[in-house]
Amino acid sequence: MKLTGKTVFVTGASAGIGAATALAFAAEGARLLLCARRVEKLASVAERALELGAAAVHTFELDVRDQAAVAAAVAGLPGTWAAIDILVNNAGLSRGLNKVYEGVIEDWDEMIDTNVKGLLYVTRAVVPGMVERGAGHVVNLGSTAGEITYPNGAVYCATKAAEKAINDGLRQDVLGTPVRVSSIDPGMVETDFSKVRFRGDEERAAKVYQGLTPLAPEDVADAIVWAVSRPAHVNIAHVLMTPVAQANSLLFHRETAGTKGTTGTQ
Ligand code: 8X3
Repeated sequence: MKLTGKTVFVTGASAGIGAATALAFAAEGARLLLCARRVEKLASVAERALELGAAAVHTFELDVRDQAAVAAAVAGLPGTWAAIDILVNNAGLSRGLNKVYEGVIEDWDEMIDTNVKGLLYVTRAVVPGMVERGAGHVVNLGSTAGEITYPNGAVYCATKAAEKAINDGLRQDVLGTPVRVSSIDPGMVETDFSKVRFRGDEERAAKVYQGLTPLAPEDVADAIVWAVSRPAHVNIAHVLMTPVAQANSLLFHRETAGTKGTTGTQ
């Protein structure tokens, strides 16, 4: 499928996988609808997208946790932007690494509200138009964390397990229409993910990626573009991708300052 002139809506497009995805679609000549909470960051992504060949870019501020705002933003899109061809449900985050019985309630709420409810709100607002027009592709961002739960990460992992269920459920619900549904499930990707998880503790965040080469956001964007550019009769259900030095969400191989080892923790 050619992506030139397709309207692609990316949530959480201001940084990381979302920004890389926007730029990858820009290079394909797509029209980009980009939203995020941080609009100032979105402006520089939009500028770069136009340089790379995006046919047009429309940005707006949106917190996917706010259902009324999501519904209003999608319903109020200018006419030329209303027909969304591809939705990339990327907005998501992790907060903290804690035992469930010591968990921080606000962190749980933020993760569940963004990764699960936010994804549902955007999907609910966008997919009816796809079904009505008889065209569309939803790409959800999953994770190795949705496959295997890791210690101290139960709630984040639960949000990604929920994403897996929603992805599979939506694919069944649109059966009989031409709408396609895919989940791209990366392991360790070097983005602000760990800085956000540890609330700006750069040292702790850097340790997550120590001694191995993580995926880059561009690697994930590449898989997203690949999934949506398959012929119209092909649906990629999910893509599980990790760095070579990661076997699953529990097992990593690290080489640091003369030592070398396979570790079972993050
Ligand atoms: C991100 C992957 O393992 O850092 O979804 O939680 S992990």
